[in-house]
Amino acid sequence: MSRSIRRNALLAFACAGALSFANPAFAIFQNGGFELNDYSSWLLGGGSNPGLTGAPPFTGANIQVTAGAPGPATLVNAVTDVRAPLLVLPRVGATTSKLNDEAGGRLVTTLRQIDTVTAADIDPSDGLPHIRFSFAPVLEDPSHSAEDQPYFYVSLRRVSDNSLLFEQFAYSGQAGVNFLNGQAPWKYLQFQDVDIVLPANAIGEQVELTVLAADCSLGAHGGYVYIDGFGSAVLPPPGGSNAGIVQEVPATSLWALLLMGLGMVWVARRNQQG
Ligand SMILES: [Ca+2]
Repeated sequence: MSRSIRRNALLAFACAGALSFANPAFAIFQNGGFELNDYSSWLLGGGSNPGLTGAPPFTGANIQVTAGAPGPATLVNAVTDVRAPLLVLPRVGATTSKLNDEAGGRLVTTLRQIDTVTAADIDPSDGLPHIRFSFAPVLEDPSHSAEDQPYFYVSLRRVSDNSLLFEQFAYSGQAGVNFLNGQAPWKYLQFQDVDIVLPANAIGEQVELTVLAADCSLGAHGGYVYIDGFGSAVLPPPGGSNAGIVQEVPATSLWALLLMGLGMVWVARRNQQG
């Protein structure tokens, strides 16, 4: 952990109290819930999936996207997904985004938006800015090698230094992720509600959100992700009989990294004193 990140962490703790009485309104991301029934304010992209580099456990650093025609992106309303029958759609409001689709073709679809964190994104409960959203991956599981499986990815970066604030990744059938079995051979998760707690010094900074859904790299199998509710407000609970079930998906948050770093500093100082 670099010196500057440690300094930022201490600043974050110091500033948290001072900002706790800021405006409780919620603001970040334009058309974050897709309620305009289009992708305005979002940047769609993608290309072709040549497979992940390296070996598990994978992160965003293992992702490759070859230039080419991007995968599809659509919007769904009140529909039933036969591949993921327990999902209740739409997730929030009247419209939910569906990135990529059930067809193969090695396609990758990406969705990005850059926006500025403001005091309006502070959650009064802890005085810190939050970014919240919900996602549900639906991935075919052809039992290829891990690097060739369909996958999804989401990340949040600070634009000023491109530092990673949060990322979450899983490939279809990944061990440790409690995928539900849909219409065989499809696997999926109930909507996962994400609550990213940003450091106080993120106020006034631009952040870039990226979501990615990829087909298998061999060509015949699809994968997509439903996403909704991007903003700083607490999301309403999902509908359906399985509402509230949360499956574990590996994630890395800035706070986890900072606390780990602070713990290491403390141990080092203790050793010096001992
Ligand atoms: Ca919505």
